[in-house]
Amino acid sequence: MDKFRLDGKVAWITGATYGLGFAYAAALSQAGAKVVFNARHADAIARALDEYKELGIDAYGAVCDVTDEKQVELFVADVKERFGTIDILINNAGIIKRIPMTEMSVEEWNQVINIDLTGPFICSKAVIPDMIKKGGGKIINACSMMSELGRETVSAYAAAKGGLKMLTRNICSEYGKYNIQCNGIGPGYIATPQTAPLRKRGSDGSMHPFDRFIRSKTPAQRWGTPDDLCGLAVFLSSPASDFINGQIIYIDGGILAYIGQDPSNLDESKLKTVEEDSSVQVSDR
Ligand code: NAP
Ligand code: GCO
Repeated sequence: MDKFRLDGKVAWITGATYGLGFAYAAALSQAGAKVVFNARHADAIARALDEYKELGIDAYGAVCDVTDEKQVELFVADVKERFGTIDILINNAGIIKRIPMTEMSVEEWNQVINIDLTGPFICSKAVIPDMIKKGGGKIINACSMMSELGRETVSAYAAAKGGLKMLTRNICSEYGKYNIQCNGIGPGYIATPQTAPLRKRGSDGSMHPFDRFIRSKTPAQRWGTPDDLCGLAVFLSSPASDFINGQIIYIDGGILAYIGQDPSNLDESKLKTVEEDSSVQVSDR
């Protein structure tokens, strides 16, 4: 089971002040890694550092926008100065804009593409040379259902996540010979701040239509939680996955395998929203 451990490794999780990134960082730390992270807002980083400390995690965090190559270069140099290397990169930072395509401005389109696709390119480019020098490394990209499927209002996000799937395969193709494994985590619908608008109950207390819809598309009839993804994040960061490369592993509760059922078949009395289900840990920061 030592193959699943990360002792002695330095892991950089981008966008880990809350949401999935925070969960990944906590899980990799529990598996033995030293975790470092970045995001755009100093106050959120300070709050996250306190929350990591409450979990007994000695994380390191600094302001760095993944779309700014200079900031990324400085962040990587800072981490190497402090901790010697970066063995694992999880390209987690991402945003979504839910706007009908014909109403989306080019600026809005570019903002999503820059963060969700160009950011992983910039961060991967910053760590691969040292991974080559030291004989290998792990890069994990935050893919999505939208790496495979489209839906209304998320054109830029789907284009970015589809592109990220192919960037994952291309890093595998170009750098696999250096013992660098690049894979993707493809979550389904997970309860985080990014998806909170899709779960918010109506003023009359009714379930959000999208909440009902996505449960009818998920065999488990529930949203995923960040904790559901942590085992896969540790696995893909560990020596246990050294011969897995270029794969997008979907962790979606079965969405991609299921045609779905009529949402009206769901008994709403049995369906709590994630925020109401005390058994579910929701990353609500
Ligand atoms: P989230 O709750 O919105 O968190 C996003 C994180 O990224 C925050 O820490 C945010 O901090 C950071 N970030 C955003 N833009 C950044 C930038 N330019 N530079 C550095 N950090 C940046 O999102 P999430 O739900 O945890 O999702 C995390 C990743 O998983 C995203 O790539 C998302 O597309 C993907 N994903 C999510 C789901 C889901 O259902 N939640 C499913 C599939 C895939 P700041 O804003 O302070 O910078
Ligand atoms: C949306 C959601 C999704 C999830 C995730 C699904 O508006 O459809 O935000 O895009 O974030 O990417 O895998």
